[in-house]
Amino acid sequence: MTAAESAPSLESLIRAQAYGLGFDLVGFTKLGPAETAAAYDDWIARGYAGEMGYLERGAAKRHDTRLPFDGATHAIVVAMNYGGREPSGPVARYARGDDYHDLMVDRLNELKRWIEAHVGHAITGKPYVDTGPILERDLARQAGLGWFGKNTMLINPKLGSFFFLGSLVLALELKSDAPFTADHCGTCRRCIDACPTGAIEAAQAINATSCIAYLTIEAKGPIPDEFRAAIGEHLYGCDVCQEVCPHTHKFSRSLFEPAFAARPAVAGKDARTLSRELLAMSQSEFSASFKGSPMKRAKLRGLKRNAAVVLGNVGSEEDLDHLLAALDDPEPLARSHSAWAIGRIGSPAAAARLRECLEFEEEAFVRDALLAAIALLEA
Ligand code: B12
Ligand code: SF4
Ligand code: SF4
Repeated sequence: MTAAESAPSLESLIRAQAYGLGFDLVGFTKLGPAETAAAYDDWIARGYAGEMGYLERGAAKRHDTRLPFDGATHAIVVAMNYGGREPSGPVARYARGDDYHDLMVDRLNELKRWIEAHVGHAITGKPYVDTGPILERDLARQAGLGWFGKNTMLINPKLGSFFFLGSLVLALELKSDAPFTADHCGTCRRCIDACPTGAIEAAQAINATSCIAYLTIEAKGPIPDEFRAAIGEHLYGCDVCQEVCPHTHKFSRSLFEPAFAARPAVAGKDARTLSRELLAMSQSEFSASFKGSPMKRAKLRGLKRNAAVVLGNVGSEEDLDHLLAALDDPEPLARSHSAWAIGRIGSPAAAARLRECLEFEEEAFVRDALLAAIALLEA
């Protein structure tokens, strides 16, 4: 055997570096047409993307992974565990700590620098972590990281699905791993049956407009009435279709990355406590407590909206003072959803306060919410 034959391959060295940077899975694939491009187009055409207009605007580029970054030929696809063994709670596991986009992009850049130093020249390329028009699950399946569960999650047979995906696209020849071809869902349909809002309309297809993750994170306006009760205690995001999956039960790992550990603003708090705190929070308190958090995506007004819905679902008369105080919130979303919650748990005395608010409320949709709540309480 010659020295060249016994030397470790570039791929195995990259893999070792990536593990050293904290990634849990690593795969390689050639860029090209996305196999699920037609499923994606169909999903968009059905209106399943809701208000996420960027998904339609970037559709053409998502058809082929060579398009987002000119010149790139191969991708290193990584997955990073965010702690499927953590207890469930009002905030989805992925959002309890620091923002994964920044952390993973930094580490993928570090990996790129290491490769450049190793090969001895600069390489054209770019990291993506939900930061560009790439069908990341499609690319990850191509790189051998797992299969599309019926809940649409990319599931790995040794890690479950509580992980983020990221990719480093490069103008660099790399030996591809075999695509993942098995489907370990079989006849199971636990995720479909357990989804609180029936959002998994068919195997591997979620209607985002009824998914709690969309309703509590991406949707900017009022949450449609028909979904509010089903949201239950889910203040931000939802993990139900992963929690019920036998593969996450068996293979999820403990949280290893300290940056993803729950920050003090959410750690150990039950749905009512956290909802009360958010409802009373000022913008400056929010900015300080949630700096660098994925929860900033919903903005404070979105979180107040969600908090009111949660209290309307799981609160009691003890929460009324918090909801009544939120009727004076400068954000119409907070006022209207608090009125809804008061209508569910309030008393005739609370109805009198709602009537007072009607006298000066100018926003039509908040007035509608006040009237609906008064009607419920005075019925
Ligand atoms: C838009 C989006 C959402 C939307 C829509 C989700 C969805 N399922 O479409 C909403 C806001 C609801 C959402 C929620 C969540 N998301 Co999200 N999201 C995305 C985003 C930006 C695009 C996904 C997309 O293209 N959807 C369009 C549909 C068509 O694709 P898909 O659902 O992924 O379906 C795939 C397969 O099922 C298959 N497919 C679809 N139909 C069919 C039909 C057949 C017959 C076949 C064979 C295949 C097939 O094709 C698709 C892959 O190309 C990606 C990042 C990225 N750039 O890819 C993150 C991403 C998918 N999300 C992620 C996460 C973590 C979540 C949440 C867990 C967060 C939470 N706890 O609240 C939930 C999970 C909900 C769920 N079960 O999917 C991770 C998933 C990691 C993983 N292991 O899969 C990603 C990859 C972000 C990341 N970089 O880590 N998300
Ligand atoms: S994240 Fe929750 S609401 Fe969305 S599909 Fe899964 S179980 Fe249903
Ligand atoms: S719960 Fe069952 S059907 Fe759903 S993703 Fe897991 S194995 Fe597949």
